[in-house]
Amino acid sequence: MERTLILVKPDGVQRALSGEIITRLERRGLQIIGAKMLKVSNELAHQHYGVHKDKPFFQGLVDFITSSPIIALAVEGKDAIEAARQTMGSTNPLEASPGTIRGDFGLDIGRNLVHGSDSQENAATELALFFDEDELVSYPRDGQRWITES
Ligand code: DAT
Ligand code: MG
Repeated sequence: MERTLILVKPDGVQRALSGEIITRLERRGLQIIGAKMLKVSNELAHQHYGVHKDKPFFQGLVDFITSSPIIALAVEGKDAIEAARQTMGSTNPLEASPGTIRGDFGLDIGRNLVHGSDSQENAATELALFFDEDELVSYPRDGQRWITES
């Protein structure tokens, strides 16, 4: 089992797409093991997007993620990182396939609705930024054997 950090970004919350986004991840077979709504501080935004600090779009990214509340989700499942990113679609919604969250609901790379960690290392770092260990609740699901073989 793998864990990943998903954020419903400010545009997803403001456009009332939080439920839709969570539903798509749940329907994929992924399991929510932590959830919270929060307003991202400037400091947290800099920590979370630190890898992009030298990119021309960095300030816009920080301004956007701090502009309105988000929903942070800790998500667990088999190959959760890759599965979640597939369900999200490509970074630029115009390049994202129809049927993905970004491909179905987005038009602009700066308003792409959702974040998902891109590696095991980044998932661990990002989960620790948004959740204390005791805020993550691991629990068996009765239907799990109908989602994964092992
Ligand atoms: P992803 O969110 O798919 O992991 P990323 O980590 O490369 O993509 O970039 C983080 C966010 O930064 C992305 O969701 C939207 C924004 N972004 C990326 N490339 C951009 C660009 N060329 N212009 C404007 N915003 C960009
Ligand atoms: Mg990324």
